[in-house]
Amino acid sequence: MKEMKFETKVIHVGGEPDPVTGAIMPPIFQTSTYVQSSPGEHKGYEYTRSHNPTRTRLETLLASLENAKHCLVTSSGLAASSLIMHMLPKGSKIICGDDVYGGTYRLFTKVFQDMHEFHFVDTTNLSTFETAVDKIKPALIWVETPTNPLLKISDIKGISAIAKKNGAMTVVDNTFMSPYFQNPITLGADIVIHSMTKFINGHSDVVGGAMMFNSDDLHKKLFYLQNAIGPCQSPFDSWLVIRGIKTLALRMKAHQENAMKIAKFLETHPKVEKVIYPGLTSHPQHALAKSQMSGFGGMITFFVKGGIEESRRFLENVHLFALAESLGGVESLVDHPAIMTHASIPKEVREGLGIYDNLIRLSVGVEDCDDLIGDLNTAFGKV
Ligand code: P1T
Repeated sequence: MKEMKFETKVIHVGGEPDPVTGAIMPPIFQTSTYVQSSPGEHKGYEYTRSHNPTRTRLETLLASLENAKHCLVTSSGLAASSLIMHMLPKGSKIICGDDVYGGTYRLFTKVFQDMHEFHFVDTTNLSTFETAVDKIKPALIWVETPTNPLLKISDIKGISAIAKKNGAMTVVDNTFMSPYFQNPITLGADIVIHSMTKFINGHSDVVGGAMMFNSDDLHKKLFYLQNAIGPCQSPFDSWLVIRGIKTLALRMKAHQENAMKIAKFLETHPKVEKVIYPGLTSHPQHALAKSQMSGFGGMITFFVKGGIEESRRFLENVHLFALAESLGGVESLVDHPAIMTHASIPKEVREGLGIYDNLIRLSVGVEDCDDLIGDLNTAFGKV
């Protein structure tokens, strides 16, 4: 059969009707175990920590969306990151982009810090990055692009090529773009990870993670660890993601359309100091964004004029934008990274990167854009 387009894949790959009943929606195999006909003789499923048919359907679909051979679905995004850390030999050197989700920073600096050696480097500049690779000789490169929360963009093709030349593996956290707008494996990365909690599921009712890759060896090692350690996803949550992902293409287009309008609105607002959105020509890496992403996504970061007081007034006076951690759902959310999602990063490190108290992050939902702009305008009126 001809290779399907993205919009068709999200609905059909792994979505064959149930062979027993013809049910068009996949059954939820809400089971912990499977009957064997004789010891060791089974139909490929022994225990749900290892495999589950509902999860298998989701993994088949997600691998296909990232143009990868394999996918493993985990209980959270951080569970996927942890499995990759467990896979590396003790004492491995890791270069991590300097701006990452606060939980990723905490995982590396407070949980795995005695197991591996982490170096936080600005990966947006290829020549600085190459110098760091030469000096550190890392086993693994970890990049988020665009980053959370500063929306900095790293050149996936350039980084993967430098990594490969130096025998290092590249992991890209593709959570902010989803597989709809960016496919890091196609650009040369070895592993893509996602917090499925965000755009992939899209309805703020599941916590989950996924990692995709081509290598059979990586699959063998990571599957072994997932089964041995245990952070698998429940059949029901996998089923919810199978349901949510059907509209991923529609949602991403709507997120982006709204985000572009809101970014332009913010850029001209007198109470706004600066707006960061990869789709704006004012974004320092707009050209790179255009070349490696097929869209700019639904995340915007901006600096309100003033400090913590002005931020608080704004955040207490939005109504459609809900003040909450997380992102990527159909409903709009607003976050204060310094106090909320990135509080685990020490203040001096945070401020060194530019995450100040007047930084506000928007996850633009798919509501009517005039309503959203009206909501922001009202809140600015109270600042
Ligand atoms: O929350 P979890 O599913 O474990 O995913 C962690 C994670 C990984 N990578 C990125 C880029 C993320 O943004 C996250 C989670 N982020 C938030 C909860 C947040 O509000 O930024």
